[in-house]
Amino acid sequence: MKPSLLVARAIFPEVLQKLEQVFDVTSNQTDETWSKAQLTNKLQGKVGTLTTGTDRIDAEVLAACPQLKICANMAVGYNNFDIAAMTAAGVLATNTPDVLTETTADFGFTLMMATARRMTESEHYLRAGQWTKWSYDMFAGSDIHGATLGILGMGRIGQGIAKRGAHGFGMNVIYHNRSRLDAASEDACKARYVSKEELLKTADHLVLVLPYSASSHHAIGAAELALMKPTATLVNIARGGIVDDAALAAALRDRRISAAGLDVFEGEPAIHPDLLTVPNVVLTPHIASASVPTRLAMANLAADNLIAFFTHGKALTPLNAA
Ligand code: 8YV
Repeated sequence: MKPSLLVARAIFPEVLQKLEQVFDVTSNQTDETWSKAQLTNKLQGKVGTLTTGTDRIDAEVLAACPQLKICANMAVGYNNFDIAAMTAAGVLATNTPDVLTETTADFGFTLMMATARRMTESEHYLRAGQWTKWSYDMFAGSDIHGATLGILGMGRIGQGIAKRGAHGFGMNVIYHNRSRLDAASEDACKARYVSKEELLKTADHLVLVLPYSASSHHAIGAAELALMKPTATLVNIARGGIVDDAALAAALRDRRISAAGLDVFEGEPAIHPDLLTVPNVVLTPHIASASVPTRLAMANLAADNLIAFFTHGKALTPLNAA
């Protein structure tokens, strides 16, 4: 008998077919949004599940699903998993590192450029029929080349953005991270380690790429925004909740910083209403990893983790030692 698997969200049909060779699969190809109770209900009798960042696996879900052995997240971030509870319950957690690094770094850089050069604001103006003549300061923004790029969270994606900035655009790169990179990695990124305070005070463009946890909740709030240059931009491609969105909307409205680019939001897909009314923000719906090849690679890696675990007893990219 094949092991029973729940694929909690719609995925590429070819990945589903691959899973069906090995598992008795219950899928959600209509992509219904399940409540926690519905997810728990669907997980009954399942030994494995393929989840995305919107599916929360915590102690309550685990207690109601004692047969569950592995949860394979189709995301590199895993703040939807309570890893301690999973380890205690003997449930393996896996994620999808590496395969999305370059695509996500591309997007972070794109969002930074779109923010600095006021792409959204100017397009809205054009579409509204307001463009009647050229003027010397129309949508004049800030430069990327030669500017100081600040990165908070210098993991794989942060380093990818740093390399693009340093090598492609002649940016002066500074970063802050829980732990400092080794000299060779700093050299490859041409990046200089600074305190969080110096990062906030010095960056012309600050990009957030740190994981979400209780300790990174509101890492950027009113006090941090107040340290930034009034000409600076802020980009968040990490997770909602790292930025205090209400404080950011107020800072944008009062021009305490010049602009922001946001791909992630507190409580997404709901957006803080004030962010929808300030003009100097570029908003995208959590799409930093969304290139077709990368999303396919993420789905395949999540599937391969499940297949490897059930066929060889060892997952490819485990997060815990359950
Ligand atoms: C995912 C992400 O698209 O990998 C991550 O951590 O944020 C995105 O790439 C999202 O989490 C859906 O699983």
